Amino acid sequence: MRRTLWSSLSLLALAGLMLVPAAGGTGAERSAATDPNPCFGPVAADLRCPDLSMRRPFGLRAERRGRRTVLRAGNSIDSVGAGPAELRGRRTRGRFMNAVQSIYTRAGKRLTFRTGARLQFKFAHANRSYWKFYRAASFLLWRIDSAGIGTHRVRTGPKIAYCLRDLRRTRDFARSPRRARYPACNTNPRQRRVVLGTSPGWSDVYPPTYPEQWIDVTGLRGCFAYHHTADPRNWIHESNEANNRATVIVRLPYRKRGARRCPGQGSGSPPPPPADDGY
Ligand SMILES: [Ca+2]
Ligand SMILES: [Ca+2]
Repeated sequence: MRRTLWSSLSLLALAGLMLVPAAGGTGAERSAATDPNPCFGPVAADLRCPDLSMRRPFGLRAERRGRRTVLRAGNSIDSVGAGPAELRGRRTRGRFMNAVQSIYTRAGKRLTFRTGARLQFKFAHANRSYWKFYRAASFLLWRIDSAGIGTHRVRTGPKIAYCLRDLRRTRDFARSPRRARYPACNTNPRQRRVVLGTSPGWSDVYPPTYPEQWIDVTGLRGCFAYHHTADPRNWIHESNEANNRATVIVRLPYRKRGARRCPGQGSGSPPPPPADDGY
């Protein structure tokens, strides 16, 4: 007989893997305690777990910024799981909130998990500040060897905070709501609580022209892997944690056309991602 959700949760609790109450948050700057990912556990079959997937960096273009050169790229965080990726933030101090993750059961009940997630009130496009998911994504540049394998990280991009929202419906499947459920992010600096999320089938898309959509490539020559990674700190529990990084291979200095190819470039199968380097 299949174990029920609630008996499974009881077992988790007995094992010391306690869930926090739905009100969530401790008010501390950051809680060290986190809950294990239930999407790989015995209760997974009873849950509608989220899955974030990063689309391949697009719209690459070099741009001069004074004496520096940056390589811009657009990115898209796609929500492709059985349920939404949802965070509920509670103000701590300054421009941060502590957040807990909501995961919904197949019966529609909302469960709350501590993951260490934080939200940041961050200045962004349209000259406004927004409550965003802190470290929602990373931009990394790795040097690659003659086999197309990453050898070491050489640069990082400045952008790490993203809204999470239903901006564009990019997939049409049964679990995907036809209308946006998570609208634009909150812009109130005095806000005490916010809910951020992305519904299944929807994407949070950032064009290459937006602020901080770049990596500084000044002085670099040769072949590199330009990585975009969703949820690099793993602050959102997902049903698939292996599809969060997308890569394009570039030769620097960057030329849109006519550059000599690098190993793995244009093959359609980027080299294996480097081991997590903690960024
Ligand atoms: Ca994922
Ligand atoms: Ca994750």
